[in-house]
Amino acid sequence: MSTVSDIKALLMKGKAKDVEALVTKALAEGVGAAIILNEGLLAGMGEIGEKFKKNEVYVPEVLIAARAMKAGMVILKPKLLEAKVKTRGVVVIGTVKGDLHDIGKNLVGMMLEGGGFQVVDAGIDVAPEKFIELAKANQAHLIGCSALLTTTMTNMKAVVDAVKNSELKGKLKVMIGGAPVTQAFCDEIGADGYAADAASAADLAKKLIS
Ligand code: B1M
Repeated sequence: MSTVSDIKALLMKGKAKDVEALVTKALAEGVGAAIILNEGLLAGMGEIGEKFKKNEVYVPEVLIAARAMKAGMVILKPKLLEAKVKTRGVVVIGTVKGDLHDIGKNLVGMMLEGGGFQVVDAGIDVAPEKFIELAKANQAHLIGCSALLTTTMTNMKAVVDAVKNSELKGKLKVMIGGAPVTQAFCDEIGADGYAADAASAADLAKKLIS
């Protein structure tokens, strides 16, 4: 097996220290940063995402794989910046106003990073104006809203409306998700897309941005 395919396999097992060491080794061997990213780290996270969708792995496995991905990215990021490897786009993600749940939102953020996006984490209890401010400051392509409460999911409409009433109208998309959220709710509030889980969210983001 090559170093890059070892990186993929070890990432899927969540072996953060090994991934870190192998990314360092691959760079020393002269393997390009983009190859390590696409064929090692992103390929591994992509496969974990597919397994998660099919219930072949669960939240803990995704979290440890994402941790291994982050360990590899710490080494790789400066090289990617040097090589000017482009991200797929910028996503501002947050849990909407009034809502403090962040486990699902963090998982979505990790899968988006694993999918090659630059993720700006707005945190929890995020007001519509904050989403707009961060989207403008980071020239975002997408806003991702998470909600876990039936009482706060309604605040997603405020984000959709804030985008429509701002200079960002038509320039970025809004994607929503969270346990009580449905496609019907997405249609009702006029959001651009709904994803049921973190792996589907990364797929949807690719579709919305392409
Ligand atoms: Co809360 N809580 N909670 N809670 N909590 C729920 C959501 C609840 C269903 C529990 C219950 O009653 N059975 C219930 C909501 C009921 C309702 O609204 N219908 C509830 C309640 C009522 C509350 C409080 C009001 C309780 C109280 O204080 N009386 C309170 C509210 C605080 C607030 O937010 N203002 C509260 C507080 C908390 C804790 C702080 C204790 C803690 C949160 C800790 C944290 O997040 N750091 C907590 C937890 C842990 C839960 C449960 C048990 C687990 C949620 C979770 O993390 N799931 C939850 C019950 C449950 O869901 N079984 C519950 C795992 C996570 C990976 O899944 O977040 O669904 P999830 O994310 C998924 C998908 O939904 C999707 O992808 C993720 C990964 O596949 N997804 C997206 C999520 N965001 C997405 C965004 C996307 C796309 C997909 O695009 C942008």
